[in-house]
Amino acid sequence: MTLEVGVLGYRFMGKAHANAMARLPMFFPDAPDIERSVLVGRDEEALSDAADRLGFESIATDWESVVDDVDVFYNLGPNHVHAEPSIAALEAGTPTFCEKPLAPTLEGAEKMAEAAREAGSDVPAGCAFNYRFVPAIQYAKNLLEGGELGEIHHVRGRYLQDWLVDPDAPWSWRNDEELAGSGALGDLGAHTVDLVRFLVGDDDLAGGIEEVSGHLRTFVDKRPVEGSDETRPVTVDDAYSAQLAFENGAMGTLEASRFATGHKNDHTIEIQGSKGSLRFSLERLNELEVLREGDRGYQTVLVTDEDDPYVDHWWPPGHVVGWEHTFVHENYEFLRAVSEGTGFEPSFEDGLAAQRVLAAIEESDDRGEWVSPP
Ligand code: SOE
Repeated sequence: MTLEVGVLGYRFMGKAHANAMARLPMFFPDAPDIERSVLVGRDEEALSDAADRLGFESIATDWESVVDDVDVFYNLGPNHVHAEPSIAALEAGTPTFCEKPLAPTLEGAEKMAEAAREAGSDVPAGCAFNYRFVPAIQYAKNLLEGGELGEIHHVRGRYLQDWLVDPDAPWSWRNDEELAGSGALGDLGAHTVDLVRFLVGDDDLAGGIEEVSGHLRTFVDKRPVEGSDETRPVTVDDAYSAQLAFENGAMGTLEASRFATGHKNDHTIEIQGSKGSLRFSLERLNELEVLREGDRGYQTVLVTDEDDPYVDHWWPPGHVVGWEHTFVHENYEFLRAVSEGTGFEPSFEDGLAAQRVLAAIEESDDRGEWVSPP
């Protein structure tokens, strides 16, 4: 049975996921058969061009007609478009995959997670935290679950980009609180919070995040609107930093910035435990630096080898993979969950859990004191 997929959104994430779906028949032949059946957007001309390029059978300008007509719905639109179509799809019993962050607000994320609960566990609702599907992160997860780092003392997560350091870089929806919810915090920090939860959130590791202390900063408070003499206010953070206190006593330090000159897409995670440590950088995503008990220093492990759960689908060990492959991995896992009617993680519950931490970081910044995630 071929799964008909409807996708809302055809720019950056639309391309990343359409490419991922297109790779499946060749590299993941055990993935369910899918058809990229309808691409949803507002601008018919741009939509039609994108549908041709991204391999969709048809286009639609009204998501309402699509969400109960397809077998799977992908919501890849801007953050303010995540809730309503996703909730409608889940109410129609359509498995739904939504880009991160789940919603601009905690309230929206709560409504989406509730819709997923109502739809039932045989209707997968996934949140596209693609960095969980980096082989090196999966390797790190196995090390941690095997107790190889011992008691966790430190967790550090950083997501540094530089695309807004130029004050003349144009305004976009990512700069607007109504449309995005927050800036670097939700766009980048959501990924880091999810990875931290995925890697050390279990009770026998660092446990849950008990309280946070947050600091947000907007460096440039208005930007030019492309193609006009107008400027628009920036109503979200350009950068954030936060301290986390974990239930089991570990300390966390997170930050993200869109002003970090010298860093293009540098997502790093470091974890130090009583028996060892690990370091990951997205800019070297085939490697994981590991220090085990007794080592004199970090060893660099090239992970795309027999430990890599996806290596047999791609190339021989050591023939490295890239950013786009993480989308292929998450699409493979999500579409298999749809086809088999099983659960998928990261789910909308994971999206909501991340949103709770983001909201606490913002509230802490507002109040100037430590706050516990709701
Ligand atoms: C921001 O520029 C961005 O595109 C994020 O929105 C993505 O989630 C991240 O993977 C890459 O950077």
